Parts: sequence; C-alpha cells; structure tokens
Amino acid sequence: MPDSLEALELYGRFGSPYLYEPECESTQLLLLGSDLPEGAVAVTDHQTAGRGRLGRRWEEPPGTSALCSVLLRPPPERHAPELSLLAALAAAEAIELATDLSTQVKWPNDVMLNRRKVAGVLAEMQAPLVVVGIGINVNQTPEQLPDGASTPAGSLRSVTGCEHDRGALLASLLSVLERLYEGWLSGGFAEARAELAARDFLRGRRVTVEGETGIAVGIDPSGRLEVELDGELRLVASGEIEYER
Ligand code: BT5
Repeated sequence: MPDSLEALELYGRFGSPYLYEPECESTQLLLLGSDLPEGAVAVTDHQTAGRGRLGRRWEEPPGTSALCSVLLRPPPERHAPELSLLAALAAAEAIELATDLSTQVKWPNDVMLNRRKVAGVLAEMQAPLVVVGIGINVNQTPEQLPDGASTPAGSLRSVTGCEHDRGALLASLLSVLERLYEGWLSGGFAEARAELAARDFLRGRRVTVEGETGIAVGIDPSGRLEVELDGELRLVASGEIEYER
C-alpha cells in the first residue's frame, strides 16, 4: 500500500505550503511563530515530543499515524476554541470516509471510534495565529497503543483489523477541514454545531466536572459543553471531563 506522507496530492488552500519532516519534536513547533500564510501545513512520520493538551504527551511509534498541524489566521473577534471542535469534526468525517464506520466527537477534542479515542486535537493560540494540531492513530497494533489513558486508545487498524493509507486519510482530512473552516468563516459555528450534535459522544452520558456529577446535554452555540447539574444547565468552557463508561 502506498503510504508516503512526503508529497501528497492536495488541491486546496490547506497544504500550501506543505512542510514535511521525517521526524520532528512536534509539528506544532514547525508553525508556531512562523510568518507562513494561512493554510500552511506541517506533517511528520514521527514526533519525539508530541504535545497533548495541558502539558501532556501524544505518543506514537514511527510511521503509524497521521500527524499534522495547520496554520490558521482567524479574524481576531472570532471564538478560536470553536476551531478545536471544527478540527475534531473534520477528523471524525475523514475517519468515517476511510473506515465506513461511524465516529463520534467527545468534547472538547477527541475523536471516538468504537468507544476508543483514535484521534486528538490541540489548538494553540499565538495571536494572530492559531495552530491546530491533529493526531490520528492509523496503523498501530493494539500492543502499540498507550494504555492507562483515562479515555481508552484505539487506532483505525485496531478497530477495523486492517491497515489504512495514511496519505489518503491526511489528504481527505485537510480537504474536509478546509471546507468546514470556510463555512465557519462565512457562516459561523451553527452548521458545524449541528454536525457535532449528530456525533456527540458525551450527550446523555453521566459526566463529572470539577467534582460534580451531571448529564451532558450538548454543545452550546459557542462550543461550550452543556451539562445538567441538579436541574440547572451549566456551561463548561474548558477543563477535564470524566465520563461513565
Ligand atoms: C490530545 O491531548 O488529545 C491532543 C493530541 C494532539 C496531537 C497532535 S499530533 C500533531 C500535533 N503535534 C503535536 O505535538 N500535537 C498535535 P489530550 O486530550 O491532552 O490527550 C493526551 C493524553 O492522551 C495523554 O496524556 C495520554 O494519556 C493519551 N494519549 C497519548 N498518546 C495517545 C495516542 N496516540 N492515542 C490515544 N491517546 C493517547
């Protein structure tokens, strides 16, 4: 199976320019602080210091994953945290196209396949830039996946039982993300929000937020998680959510 990420056939604005490194610390670092145009994309086959949120690590064996960062220059007044949900939605759609299985988005940044986290998103802001990083576990065997994570990890291969073409997945991810981003620029978050509602992993689940337990209800018009706690609707802008499996 052709599986090179070095040169992808890309036709849109996302991926121009296209920076490929066989190995790097983090694709985020290839774009943060740069003066490249919106749509610049950095891709690697392996990160030696892959970043998760809140100082956590993102880990993968070389050559197994689709790892990329996209440089965005959104209008300053726009609500940038929505971009992380937009990227998760793009990954969910691309994975669905690749596997023919339905995917969910777990607020705020995880893509779930068969109740396992197969992709994560990290949005880092450095005004006027937002660098959105997406990591998809593609061809890890079950033994190669991190264990002990609070959300169990999976890969496309561990769920479907077969290998997938990382280059094709990445090309489709970038084109879906570009379409969603253009829609967000011109029409706001409403359309993506409706698509997220159809894939909301937490909706209806019992969740614990800052020690309090309630039921996740949905995602509000600015991308916050809605949780019903003691009959009242609480809006959660960021932070850690524990959920009942
Ligand atoms: C994320 O953080 O899910 C964001 C991941 C973003 C990764 C991409 S790869 C391209 C770009 N460049 C980077 O350096 N980063 C971005 P968070 O929700 O904090 O999840 C991190 C936690 O997930 C870790 O503490 C582990 O428990 C677990 N984890 C680590 N590697 C994983 C993997 N490959 N699959 C599933 N879970 C993982």
